[in-house]
Amino acid sequence: MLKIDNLIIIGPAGSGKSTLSRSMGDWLESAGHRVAYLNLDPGADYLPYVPDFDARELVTVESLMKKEGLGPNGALIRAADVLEGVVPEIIAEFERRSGDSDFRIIDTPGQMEVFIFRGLGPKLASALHGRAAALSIIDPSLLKNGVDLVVLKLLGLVVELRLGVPSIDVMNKTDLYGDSIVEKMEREIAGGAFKDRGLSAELADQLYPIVNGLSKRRRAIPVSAKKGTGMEDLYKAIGESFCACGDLT
Ligand SMILES: Nc1nc2c(ncn2[C@@H]2O[C@H](COP(=O)(O)OP(=O)(O)OP(=O)(O)O)[C@@H](O)[C@H]2O)c(=O)[nH]1
Ligand SMILES: [Mg+2]
Repeated sequence: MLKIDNLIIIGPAGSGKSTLSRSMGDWLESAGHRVAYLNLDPGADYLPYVPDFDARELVTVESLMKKEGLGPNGALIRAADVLEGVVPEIIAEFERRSGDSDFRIIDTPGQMEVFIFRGLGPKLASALHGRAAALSIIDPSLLKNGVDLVVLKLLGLVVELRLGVPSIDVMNKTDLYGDSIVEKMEREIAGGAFKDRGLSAELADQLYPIVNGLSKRRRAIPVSAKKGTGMEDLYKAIGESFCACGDLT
């Protein structure tokens, strides 16, 4: 039977989901894989890849705003609920159009909470055929101190809890922020950066050993989706998340 690997790209608004979809897809194709793309963002204006199936064929945020007089957030929620109602049909049509692909890249809505916390993400993840992993993007522009690092690592765990698939933390935009921003935060934490910063620091202090213990297998992979760097490391991490031997073949 043909092996299919689904990669669900998740991250906060503007973190680089669509750009990473393209650069990971390009890398996989250059390594000889057949790649198909599913766009699940009904609010996307522009996509840097050509989707095999596009949620905007069914519903768009813009049309719902006009038709139902909703604001952008309300319309995105409505659109996600519409998509949730037809998950099996979306998967069937996507698979029909991308029959012989061995990697399927799934780009998700700009507002990640709509995908993660409502039904669309969990329903989609459980209905996919083949193996699936989430690539959870950490946007370094949101990372100002050690508490933020704990928050963003927790988000990766939340993705895993909600979708029921392994999640790989991906540190994007390293062309702007460098490869070592996480190490810098970790050094700060080790040096007592949580101390004397009130309630959130106290909580982060208690949570850090947990997220850090779990993060042995959750080392954030540094990439630049824009430049296409780090894709080979990401590919290896995907393999490791699927099987302990780290082999994708
Ligand atoms: N410098 C730099 N810019 C990046 C990188 N990845 C994405 N961007 C830029 O960040 C902006 C947002 O990228 P997208 O790929 O649209 O991000 P997204 O998460 O899909 O955005 P939404 O779907 O709107 O939430 C674009 O201007 C990208 O060019 C990167 O690795 N480096
Ligand atoms: Mg996008």
